[in-house]
Amino acid sequence: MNRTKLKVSAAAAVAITASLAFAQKIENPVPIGVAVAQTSNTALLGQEQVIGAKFAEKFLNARGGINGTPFKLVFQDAAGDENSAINAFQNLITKENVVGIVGPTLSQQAFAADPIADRAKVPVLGPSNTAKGVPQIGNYIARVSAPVAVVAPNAIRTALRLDPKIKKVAVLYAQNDAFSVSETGTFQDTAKAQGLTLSTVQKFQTTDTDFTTQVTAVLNADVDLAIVSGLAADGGNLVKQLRQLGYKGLIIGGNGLNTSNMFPVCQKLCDGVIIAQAYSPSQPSAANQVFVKEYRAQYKKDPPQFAAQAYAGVQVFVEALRAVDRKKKLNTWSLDDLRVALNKQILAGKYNTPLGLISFDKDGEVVQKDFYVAQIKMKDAKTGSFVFLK
Ligand code: 1QQ
Repeated sequence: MNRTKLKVSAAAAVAITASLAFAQKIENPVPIGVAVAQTSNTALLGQEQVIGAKFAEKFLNARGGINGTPFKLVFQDAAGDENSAINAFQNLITKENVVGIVGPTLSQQAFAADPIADRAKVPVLGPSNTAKGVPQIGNYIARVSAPVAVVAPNAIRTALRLDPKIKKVAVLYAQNDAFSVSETGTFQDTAKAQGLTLSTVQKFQTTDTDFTTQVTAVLNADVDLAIVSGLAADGGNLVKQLRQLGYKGLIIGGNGLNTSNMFPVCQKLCDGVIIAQAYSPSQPSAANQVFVKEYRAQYKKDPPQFAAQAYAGVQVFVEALRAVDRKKKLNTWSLDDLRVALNKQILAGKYNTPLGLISFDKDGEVVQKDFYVAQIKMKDAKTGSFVFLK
């Protein structure tokens, strides 16, 4: 080994020792990680989360940030698979020194990536993870997205109100996606509890594009209601093929179909799909009305659920940081200690968000009051909207 190389490695060793000996400080602006899907089919859902999170960044920083200290969102693309989510989390935790993470988009990814944050004692707020068991992954894992068990039954109750003669039901779900498996469980239990007959249960993959087999089974079962638990691209194609092959009954879509980004997939044939909502633009809280007003001004439409939930995730972090900072100034904390204190504060607080007033139970499960149901109304092949049902 030559002398220069020796010198470099000695210097590196000093640097490493130094970084171990001196605790990492909090950066200014305070970095909050956002790891959602910016690419892949899951970006159909993640795009709205990016918009919601950025909106919160702008809005809350304009109102003083963290008691006068600004924060910045650090985005890492978590795409739609487990490995991308794991990489995004690792980067945010070890390279970007974030105080906490809003993400990932899918429950399927949360079960893979959240344990990494939990072991590193980095607080995570799931903005859209709705499968059973996500908050129970660990002490540092909470979510602002209400679980399928609470949200999904509302869609079946509304379908029965729209058509009290419904008797026979077909249920279809993506068997390679943890959320879809969890949601179909809730849909199937609710259907049975409502006295409906489960005439057929059909499985598919989120990567499927041809649903002829499943649709044929639905048609043969002669059902009055079809309930789809999948993600936006597969779900949209399934809805389209149900209609193209002649299914005439009502369709309920689960949370994975809860985006206008599905409209280009099923176009006019998206019309009439019923989807339960954990957010409504008409939520009367002052926090929501300001959010809706500013969102409409910027985007010329109502905010969708995934944007409102991502906004709420960022807001919870910011308000909890304000509370911690009031007890002891943020710049006097080490990063490790702040992450621990922040997690405690998140679970202790109450937050007036666009979702209404929310808090968390001891597991980190969101406590939220109001839920809604909307129905897709297509104007033409490209444009449509979610019409909220009373
Ligand atoms: C989950 C979900 C997704 C469909 C939301 C984007 O609810 O994976 O839990």
